[in-house]
Amino acid sequence: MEFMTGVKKQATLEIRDLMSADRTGKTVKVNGAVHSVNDMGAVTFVILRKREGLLQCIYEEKTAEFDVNSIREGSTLELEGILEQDERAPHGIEIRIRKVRVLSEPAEAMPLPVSKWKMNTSLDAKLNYRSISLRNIRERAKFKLQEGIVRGFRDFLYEQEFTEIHTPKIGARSAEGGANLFRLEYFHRPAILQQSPQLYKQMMVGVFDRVFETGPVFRAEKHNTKRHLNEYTSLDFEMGYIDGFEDIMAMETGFLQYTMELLGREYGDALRILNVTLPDVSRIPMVRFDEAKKLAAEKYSRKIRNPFDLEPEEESLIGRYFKEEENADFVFVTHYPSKKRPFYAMDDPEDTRYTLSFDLLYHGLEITTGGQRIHDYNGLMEKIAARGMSGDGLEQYLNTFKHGMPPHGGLGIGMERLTMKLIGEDNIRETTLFPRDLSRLEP
Ligand code: AMO
Repeated sequence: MEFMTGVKKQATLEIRDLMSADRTGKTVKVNGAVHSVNDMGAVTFVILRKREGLLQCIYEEKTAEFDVNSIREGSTLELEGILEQDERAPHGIEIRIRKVRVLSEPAEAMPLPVSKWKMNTSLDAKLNYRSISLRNIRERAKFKLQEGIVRGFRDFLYEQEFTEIHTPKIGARSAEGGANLFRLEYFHRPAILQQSPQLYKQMMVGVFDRVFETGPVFRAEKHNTKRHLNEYTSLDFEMGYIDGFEDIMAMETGFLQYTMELLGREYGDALRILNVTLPDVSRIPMVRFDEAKKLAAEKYSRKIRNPFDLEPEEESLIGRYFKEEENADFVFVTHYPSKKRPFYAMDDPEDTRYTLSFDLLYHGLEITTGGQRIHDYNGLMEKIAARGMSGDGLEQYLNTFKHGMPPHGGLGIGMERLTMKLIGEDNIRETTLFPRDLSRLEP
């Protein structure tokens, strides 16, 4: 009888292995994709792309036991050669190739110059050939940092004793309101794609006290902007037994501190490739919504058009104000108007025109919304009635509150927006693997 006994060690080495033990002068075996081939006359540089980065390999006719013409950009190879140190090479190492085994060959030439440092290709072309453009080292690095952000979110919240949950994306009713719902037919019944996990994460606070989810959410936004997607990944958490919505902001600050530290420690390559300086998140200013509007209006001589709304331009000016005055990359804007928040938001008992909620702006762009929720059943029913809403499709949600819920609150972070601001991109599609927008359903 044969058995599987676990992951087997491969004979081929990774960049880390090549760098760690002293293998200089020894024969090593590696695999990878041919990123570029540069014929310099006497020697040919064959750059392999591996999961950790680029590996320089050198072909010399006199020592190699094959014809260099068999190596083309896009081929995948397994090669054997002598490992050498060279500080000019990526990671300070290179391999003098002896033998090559071609694992696969491309059927066509590369449609984009993926081996260039900067591709200088339009965003549209990059998105049309997404799986190819991502092979570019800088494009790929964006998504390594994105991985680090989500990993930071998960690891930090596990440490804070949150339970990870997975809630349905098809439903009868969504929480956020507005007109941006994708509607579909679910076995002859009307259904929607969830705009957020809001209702479910709140219900689960009654079970686990602290929960989080990272998953897709859907917004049928009909406008084409640089900061909206029709499907994005939301990093959500919800926690019970809070003293106030400040607890949620404190938890988010903790997440940012944990994550920036993680990125600095483990994502150095990606940070260097993209030339990213990590923001200081040791202290984040907090300002009330009405105060923030006033400060920006006064400093930049701008008229406040609507005291209960925050226009994108105002957001950006508030970001600028806090950068200039406090050298802050982030700012919590608190006490959003009740009219601008969904029914579940808790109104401020001191002034019910406002809510116990906040947005976090990063360089003047909203990356998070959060706040305290109404946890009292009667209070919730009153707000629903006051808004002239119907409880249809909310029965299970409301039932949960009937049977007791602790004071609680939470937040939702737009993963792509956070990545975009960290990297300094100005279009959200740059930090979305496969964006969905008004015109794009493929790839
Ligand atoms: P909100 O609707 O403000 O709040 O969304 C939370 C965060 O998600 C991001 N975001 C988007 N990103 C890309 N494309 C979009 N179309 C888009 N819309 C929103 C933003 C935003 O700050 N349930 C609440 C959160 C909560 O209170 O827990 C919610 O979904 O970064």
